[in-house]
Amino acid sequence: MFDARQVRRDFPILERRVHGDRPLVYLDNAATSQKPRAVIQTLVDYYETTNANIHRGIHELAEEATARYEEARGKVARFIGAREPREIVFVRNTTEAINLVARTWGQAHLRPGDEIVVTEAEHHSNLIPWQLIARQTGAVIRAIPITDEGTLDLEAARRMIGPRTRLVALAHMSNVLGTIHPVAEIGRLAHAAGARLLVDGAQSVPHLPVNVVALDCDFLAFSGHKMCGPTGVGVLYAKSELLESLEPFLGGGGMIREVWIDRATWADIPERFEAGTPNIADVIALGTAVDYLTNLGMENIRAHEEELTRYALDVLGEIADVRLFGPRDVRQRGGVVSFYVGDVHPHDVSTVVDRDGVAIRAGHHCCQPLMRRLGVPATARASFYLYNVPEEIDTLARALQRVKEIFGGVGVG
Ligand code: C6P
Repeated sequence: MFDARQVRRDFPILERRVHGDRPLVYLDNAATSQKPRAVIQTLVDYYETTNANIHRGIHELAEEATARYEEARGKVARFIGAREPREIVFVRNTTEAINLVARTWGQAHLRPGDEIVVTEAEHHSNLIPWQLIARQTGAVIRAIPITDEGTLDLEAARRMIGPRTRLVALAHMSNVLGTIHPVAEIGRLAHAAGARLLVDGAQSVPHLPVNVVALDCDFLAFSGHKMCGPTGVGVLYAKSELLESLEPFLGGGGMIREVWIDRATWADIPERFEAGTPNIADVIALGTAVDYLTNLGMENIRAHEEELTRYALDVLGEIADVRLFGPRDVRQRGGVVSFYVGDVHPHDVSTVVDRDGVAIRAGHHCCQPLMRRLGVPATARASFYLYNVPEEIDTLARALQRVKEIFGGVGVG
């Protein structure tokens, strides 16, 4: 039985108080998640017992460190259903993973007039790398519109994805609307048009069971720090035949086979894409995070977050002057709830609720085109994870009542 109250005990930071004696109510999980003791302990153990560079030394520590690093690759591969560990490239974060694809695959395949299809809801990390490569190659970016309900306009997607499309790149789950996009269906449209599918899994991999074979995605990018792992480690999954066909992104040690002064040959995948000393300790700790999530069960985590989201939509939806964004059907969305309180700027909302110990995020969430579509400069956003409980949503709701009291004259009350 999944028990969030039990889960909370694994996260030391949840015991801390803020602003004097307020219990921390951490509802900023879409920005980064907290880390369980097992992950923190893995980092300490690694540095206390095993620290060495990998794939280089032939002493015992180096061999152990290499084995643990490669073991983590295997864990991540199993976690997302990859066919083989060599389809997993360790990078710093989702952003770097997408840039890697743009600079390697994009450089090799995009020609003037080719189309890269994204959505209006993309995070800048899945937009700017395509803008940069489009500028270099003459490719064109098109965006699938978002409906007023906060879902993808599938009719428009069907019209837009066609013979000129080379790539469809979209988030699996929106970090603003919480919408879970039908990526498998979009992938079928992309593949039927002869295009590739890149899925930005930054918000989905930590929260839903994700299987790359079922999605049939060509690329999947995600970050360790949003899934109970450390910062500084992320993942690019790519089908092995695709990875094998690509030139390196960064050059240096670890990614070569043979080097002369004026030329070199490349190592096999995935090492070809991991130039220089990688983030060894954090990769190993990401392996622990994957074990932790797997033991709890991604289906259970998803079910728990669905319940929290339903509760949040009910409770926040009852407060007069609170405008909620994104679909109302919790099966279509994850635990990210964006809202606006009257005309109060989201930064003010965030500052007031913070005084009550509630950590939420306010801003454009790196989604400026989506903000324009929604007609707001920013939103306030509460985002949940496996350790959150309904009482924390009650605390947020009470804090929002205080926002209304304080800003009574500003379009609320
Ligand atoms: N969104 C948020 O608060 P990085 O920073 O590379 O780990 O992840 C980038 C990223 C890419 N795609 C999506 C859908 C994301 O949500 C994020 C990160 C955080 O919403 C920080 S802006």
